[in-house]
Amino acid sequence: MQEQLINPTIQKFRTEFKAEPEHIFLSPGRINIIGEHVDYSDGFVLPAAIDKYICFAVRKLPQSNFCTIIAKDLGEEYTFDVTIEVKPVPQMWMNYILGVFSQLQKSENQFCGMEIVFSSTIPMGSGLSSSAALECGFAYILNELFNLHLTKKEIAVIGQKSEHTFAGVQCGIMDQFASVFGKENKVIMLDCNSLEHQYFDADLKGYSLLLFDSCVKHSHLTSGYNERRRDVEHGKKVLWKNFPEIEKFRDFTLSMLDHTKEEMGDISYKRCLYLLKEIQRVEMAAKAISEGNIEYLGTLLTETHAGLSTEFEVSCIELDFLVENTLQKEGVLGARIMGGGFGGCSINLIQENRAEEVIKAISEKYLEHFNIQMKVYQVKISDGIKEYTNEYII
Ligand code: GAF
Repeated sequence: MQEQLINPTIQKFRTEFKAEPEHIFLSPGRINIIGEHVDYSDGFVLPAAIDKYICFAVRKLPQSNFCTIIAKDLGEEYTFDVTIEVKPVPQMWMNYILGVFSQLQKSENQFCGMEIVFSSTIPMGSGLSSSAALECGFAYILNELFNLHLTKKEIAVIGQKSEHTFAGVQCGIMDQFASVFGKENKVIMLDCNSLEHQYFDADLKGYSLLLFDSCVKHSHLTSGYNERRRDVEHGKKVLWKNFPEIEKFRDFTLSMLDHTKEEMGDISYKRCLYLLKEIQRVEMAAKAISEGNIEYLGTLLTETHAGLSTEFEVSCIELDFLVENTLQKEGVLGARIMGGGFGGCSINLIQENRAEEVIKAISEKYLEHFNIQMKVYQVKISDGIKEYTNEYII
């Protein structure tokens, strides 16, 4: 990682600012084993931080009011005055950052200027949450540099709110939570209602989780993400109108849902049906992992894909193709589209010693069918955001 990510980020900092960075921070992307789109519906999710990161090289400028941020990979930079109220800007990447700053600017915090270069190994638009890593990474930096005394939960919530207010995506809390709370070799079981969470050993007994990147880029702002959320909110409204005694969405039963089908309409019915079943699947998946029943975990992943494809309708032909063909290979226990959908990666549970042949066969088939070279990521489950304190003499 040092050669690939940290050293080039430091080099860029030196070249641009003619100075040494004072801190290096690493903010990870995430995978999600199961529990898709349920984070904004009182569900449980099973994400984990991964060893793909945004690296920030940072220096404080006590005599200045200007913060300059260089997005190395995009070849862009942006400067703002920390004493003036920030507003959304046309550069989407900067909105994730400004959305964080605007929340902290409103309180009594005193900021000074900064110089920041960031660079990333999290592929953008692939469903691995590069935006959450950017938001939470910046909130974490401000917390450390200006002693804001934010808790980890507050950092995750600030990241999510930045997405809502400055990026225009009504996302749940899963991605930000995973980026902040990740732990090496542990999967997080998060209750998105209470934010209570526990960690599970990610022991997959000779199987590994491989990501196949369809290279179909998605953007939650322009895809159907907010629309799905509206469908769900409509469904919830009808459910609560009919069953006001129910406290949490996850406590509605399928027969209650059926009872309201006509009033809620087909679309919201399908969305809520998927969600209620998915919430149950997550609980079953957590049990399967803890009991070492990896085969059943695979079955649940594949069921999730079917639900995301036909009920929640967030898959696409490329991802359906990848999942369908991967499942036909020996040694594959389960496969599904991962993240918000409309493109990005599939997550596949594959016997370790068969992985290579599966990758080869699927890449060839995908290339032949769509003329797209799929990418493969073999990720490790890693720690959440932290300062990189190893020596970095380069
Ligand atoms: C995106 C969102 F940002 C998450 O909050 C979550 O809803 C996910 O899609 C789907 O599970 O990554």
